[in-house]
Amino acid sequence: MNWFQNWMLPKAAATHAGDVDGLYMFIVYLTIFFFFFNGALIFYAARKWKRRSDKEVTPHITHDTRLELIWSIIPLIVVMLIFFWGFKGYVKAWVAPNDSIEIVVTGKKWVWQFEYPDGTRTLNDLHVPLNKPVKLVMNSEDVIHSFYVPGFRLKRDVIPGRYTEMWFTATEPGVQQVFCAEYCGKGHSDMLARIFVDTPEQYEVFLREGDEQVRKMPLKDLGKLVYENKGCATCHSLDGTKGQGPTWKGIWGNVHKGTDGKDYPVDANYIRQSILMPQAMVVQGYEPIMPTFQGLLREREILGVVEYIKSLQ
Ligand code: HEC
Ligand SMILES: [Cu+2]
Repeated sequence: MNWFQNWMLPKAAATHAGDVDGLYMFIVYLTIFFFFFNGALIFYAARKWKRRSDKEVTPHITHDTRLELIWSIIPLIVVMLIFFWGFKGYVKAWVAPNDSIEIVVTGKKWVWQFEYPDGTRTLNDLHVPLNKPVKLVMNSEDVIHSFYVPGFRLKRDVIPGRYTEMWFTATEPGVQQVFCAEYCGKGHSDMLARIFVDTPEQYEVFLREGDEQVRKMPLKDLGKLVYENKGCATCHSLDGTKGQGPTWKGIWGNVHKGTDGKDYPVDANYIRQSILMPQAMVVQGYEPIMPTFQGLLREREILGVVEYIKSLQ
């Protein structure tokens, strides 16, 4: 049996969780030891120096240097040990390695939103690869929340107007429960998220094809999600008004003139090319300002945009 295993919390599932448990259990055992040790001393003293007769007189004792040194120096050593042990673990727990995968966490009443380096966003489900350092950069859109992962022994406040960070290397495949640990209103106790610790292969599939929610979503809805989440909405309207870019309303099946003077029918291939190589054909009357989304959108998301545009008649 490992004496420093914590039986009060879920199984330690991140690299530094062992440090936390080690120190924590050390303090627990120390407390139990001194509870009995001090208790025994009290009983011993009460029996040994009991007043045995009315005439007994207590000698005049001012102090005992030897005893005082012992009860000052031993606790000093013990608390210094706890301090350095804790400080070492603290530094290790809060300074993320440079090669960490950076994921942006946004807390808002009452969901957790995660944004991955490739722009993918998920709600309440966080995917991370096994045995790779992951850094969470956290921010709140409204009130103070707190991101708490018992299995990783990590908890940190998520504050509006300020970034807080946390990092971990998950060592156990499976699912970790996340709680909000700062009362944030009516839905506080529902503000739950899950961390899926994936094998490297599962993580690759997740990045390429999205989480289950995205994989199962009807194409049209997925296209709408892309429109709202990937910045298309800043330049493309849905109601026919001209923005930085052409509206998407009613363009399916039309013929658009390019700045090269040629005619281009708006079909699936046209839309696909507009997204991946926007400069290849620029619609007349517009500046070539659309950024390429090559590598930023998945195949299924592009198909989703096609279906979505098709539906906007
Ligand atoms: C910075 C502004 C901007 C953003 C952001 C942007 N676009 Fe565009 N888009 C344009 C402009 C300008 C054009 C017209 C010029 C051209 O064809 O390059 C255009 C053209 C298009 C066209 C062809 C439309 C037509 O009427 O022929 C499609 C399809 C398209 N964009 C899709 C997207 C998608 C999908 C996204 C989001 C993933 C997106 N755009 C984001 C500016 C933008
Ligand atoms: Cu909260």
